[in-house]
Amino acid sequence: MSILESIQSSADVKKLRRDQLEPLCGELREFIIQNVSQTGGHLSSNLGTVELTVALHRVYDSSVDRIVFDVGHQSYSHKILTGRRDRFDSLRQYQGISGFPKPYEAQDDAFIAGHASNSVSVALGMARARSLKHEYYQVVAVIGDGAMTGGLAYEGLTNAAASGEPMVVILNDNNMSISENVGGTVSMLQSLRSRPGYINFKRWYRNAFSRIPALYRFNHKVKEWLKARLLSENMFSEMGFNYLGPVDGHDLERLETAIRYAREIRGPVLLHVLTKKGKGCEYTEKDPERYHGVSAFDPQTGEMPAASACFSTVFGEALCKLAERDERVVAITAAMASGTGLDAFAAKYPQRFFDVGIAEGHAVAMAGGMAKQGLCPVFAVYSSFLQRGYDMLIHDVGLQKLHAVFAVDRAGLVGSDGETHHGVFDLDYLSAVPGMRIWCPAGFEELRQMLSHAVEEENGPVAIRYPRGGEGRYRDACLEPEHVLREGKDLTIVCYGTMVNSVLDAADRLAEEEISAEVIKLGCVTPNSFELCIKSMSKTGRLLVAEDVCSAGCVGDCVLAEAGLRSVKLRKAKLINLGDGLVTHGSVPELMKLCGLDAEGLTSAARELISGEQA
Ligand SMILES: Cc1ncc(C[n+]2csc(CCOP(=O)(O)OP(=O)(O)O)c2C)c(N)n1
Repeated sequence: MSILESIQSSADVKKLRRDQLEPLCGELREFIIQNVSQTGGHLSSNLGTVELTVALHRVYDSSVDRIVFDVGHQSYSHKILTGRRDRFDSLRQYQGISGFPKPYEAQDDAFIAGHASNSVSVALGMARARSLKHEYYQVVAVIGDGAMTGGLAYEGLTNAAASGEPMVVILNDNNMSISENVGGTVSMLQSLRSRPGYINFKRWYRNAFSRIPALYRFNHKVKEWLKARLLSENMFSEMGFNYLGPVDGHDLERLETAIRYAREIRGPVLLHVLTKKGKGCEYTEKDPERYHGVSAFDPQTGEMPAASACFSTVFGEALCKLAERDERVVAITAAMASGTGLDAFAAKYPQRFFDVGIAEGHAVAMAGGMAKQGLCPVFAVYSSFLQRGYDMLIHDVGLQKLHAVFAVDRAGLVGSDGETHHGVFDLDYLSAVPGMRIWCPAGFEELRQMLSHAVEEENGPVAIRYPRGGEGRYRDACLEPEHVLREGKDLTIVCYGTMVNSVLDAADRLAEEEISAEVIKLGCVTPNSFELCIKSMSKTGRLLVAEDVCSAGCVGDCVLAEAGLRSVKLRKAKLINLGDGLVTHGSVPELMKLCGLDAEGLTSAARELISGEQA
């Protein structure tokens, strides 16, 4: 039996002899590589945190203590050590283990995660709950230097430092976000140096002199004066943290000692740990960015199948072309240059490309400033991460109706990343922004045309929402707010974006059953007067709206409201969408089926609308 096979919990990790720990880390790495090579997932970040996770389980008991992983993409070792090894081959698959911490999966997962920079706030909340309820457990936040570029992390840090609550923030510093980390945090972290003896001395000194108050006060003044001149303070200690480190994050013994020490300090501690992203595997160490998030690959060589064309790369190429003829165009990313297809733009126009770190709210406000002063900012961002910028969308862009373009990638269901990453709330929050127009391309050529239109012809806030992955059977391009894709007489089906593909498949199936569906595709969902929808509904008397967004703020509601206002007599209507928007992980086709949005689901929904009436 391998060492790994003997472990089901933190308690088992504690039972291991010291000489078993390094082999355990080797087994964990091998296990992660083998599994992720089959299922896909986050590789480099997990290989970099193996020792850190083992050390955490040596010191804490995750079934009682609360270990809050920031983003949670680095929590694989934690999951494997806490009873999920046997099922780990189902990682990110439908009904399998999630790629992020999930309390419903195990008590050991302290909190749901997926979006960056909130771990310190969450951990502080838990520490405060512990104090108020007079309970006893430890609280730890594990946050990367990339996540530290997000403003939310600082809100948490300043509050945690001032709170005096005993809690440990472990800064996992690998000098990388997904790609190279950016901004002032990088140089600040680089300048930090180890001061191992200082904290120990401080404790001894307090104990020794506190019994003689006058001497203590005098010495304290001298010490503060000396400290101010001799010791390089850093932002964390200035805030009020007990700063420890940096500690080598691959030296198990030192790491365990440091974490044990941090746990004993009765106040907020920041333990700075240095790790190497992709550690322990040749190809991931060489190119940690490439292996940050992967689909299946060859575990021996690291080779991956060539990527097929997708909306993100089409967007990136189209934006480069626009920038060639329009000097106002600048591009913004929040630490997602390659994911959003902006890497080509970054290489071609480095002066006009801005990576702001994991700071979506800042990116939106900065876009507002740029737009006010005559640039045309294009912020390419994943739909679910743009949620972070909601107030800035309204306050810094919408209120002045500024011309900023939002390329909203990963709209709709994204698949194996699951509920934290599905882009299903954007229609709701974007349509509330004053002046916002929302375009929904259904194919690559339509994306190109809508992007040029947004940049060159619009003059207020514009969003273009498109999904992860590639185009389907619809490959035309139409810039109309709505158009009739297919004429029919029995029912009206309204859709937009790539949803059109399964709607057309459903219309084909219905035709075989002699049900004739009129398909209306919306190009721009907000604003839209729905003239053609009204006309069609007046003819067919039946409405089906298919959308891969949550029900709040869905287009179906708007179409129905318009029909009501215009007294259209509808016999039956059905809105198929994602309800509260909480959809689990799995492949996109599986999830579409689950939600009734695949061709089969739409066909039977249409059948139900017709049934009992036709005869
Ligand atoms: C709000 C938000 N924006 C963007 C992302 C996408 N994202 C996931 S991991 C990551 C990099 C995190 O870097 P770091 O915290 O240093 O962790 P590492 O992967 O280096 O271990 C980013 C940008 C996210 N999860 N949340």
